[in-house]
Amino acid sequence: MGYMVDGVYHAGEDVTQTLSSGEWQRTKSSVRHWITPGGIAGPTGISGFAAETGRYHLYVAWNCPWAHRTLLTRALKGLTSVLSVSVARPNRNEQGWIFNLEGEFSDPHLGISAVHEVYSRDADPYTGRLTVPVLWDKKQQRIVNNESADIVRMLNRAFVDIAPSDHDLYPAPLHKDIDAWNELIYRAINNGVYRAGFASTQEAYEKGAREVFDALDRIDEHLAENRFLCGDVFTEADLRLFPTLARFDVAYHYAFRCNLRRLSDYRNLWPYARDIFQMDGVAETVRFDIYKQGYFSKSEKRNPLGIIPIGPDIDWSTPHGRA
Ligand SMILES: N[C@@H](CCC(=O)N[C@@H](CS)C(=O)NCC(=O)O)C(=O)O
Repeated sequence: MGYMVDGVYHAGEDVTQTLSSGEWQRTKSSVRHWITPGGIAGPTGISGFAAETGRYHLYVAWNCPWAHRTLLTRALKGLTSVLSVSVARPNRNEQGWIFNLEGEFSDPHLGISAVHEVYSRDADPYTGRLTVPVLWDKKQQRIVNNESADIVRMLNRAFVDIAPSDHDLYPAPLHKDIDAWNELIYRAINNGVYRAGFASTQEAYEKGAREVFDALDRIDEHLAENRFLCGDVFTEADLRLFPTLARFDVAYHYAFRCNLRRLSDYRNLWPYARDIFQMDGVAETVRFDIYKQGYFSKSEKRNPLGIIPIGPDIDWSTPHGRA
């Protein structure tokens, strides 16, 4: 899939992600600048990334759940005409995430053929994995940030003067609550499904998969009394849970062996997920067909024949009945 050392691209698999115990570990993102209203420095990185319409470009893939967070924020904060996007093809190859020359999976901005070319154009020589999402500054020709959690948080605030929104995803009185949910959701669910799906021993798989369902069961119970995770308002915590739920029955249930229960078996989580899906702009960020193409792509370890299942057939548009 490729990785980069000091700005030089190396094709092939970076093997640093599997521990000797067979557990799979996610590597940390490494470019952490922030777009801010006046261009002052954010919590990490340097200054100079002022919020401006049309200045920034987001590289994503429909099937990547981390990229999905950023697409959701862009949609819910009314930033679709402020922040442009290029979507890579759902199947990675030895070049990693790639683009077609034209059409849905092309890059109208830089006209590149692979995401690693964004990284090699960065003003600072990059070292690390070549992941999406990655946020690019057209003006300075450099990467702003490639950590989805940061991108979500900066998009919530950075463009308030340009695209006013009354939907604060991270309101101050809820910081503690949101942070606690985020911690659980990231560890046990967002990343938990990957620890189950990418485990290379029975023990590591069972540990990951059990943790996924323990957390989902706990959240299902909580949602019996609460419309959203932090009560009546939709927050960043819900936004970070949703990408995993959207992929659950079409991908993780089967491809990652997270099959103790389906999302659609849950009494509260399933209507909750539909409640979010039916919010303005959210359905446009969801591509079930592409999730299947991505998660069931040909892989020696996980799906050697590359056969994509025909189902499941699930209706996300049925009324959710939550208020
Ligand atoms: N910490 C990153 C992780 C992003 C990530 O792992 N993206 C995956 C796709 S779902 C990727 O691009 N992987 C390519 C690779 O690791 O080579 C974030 O949340 O933004």
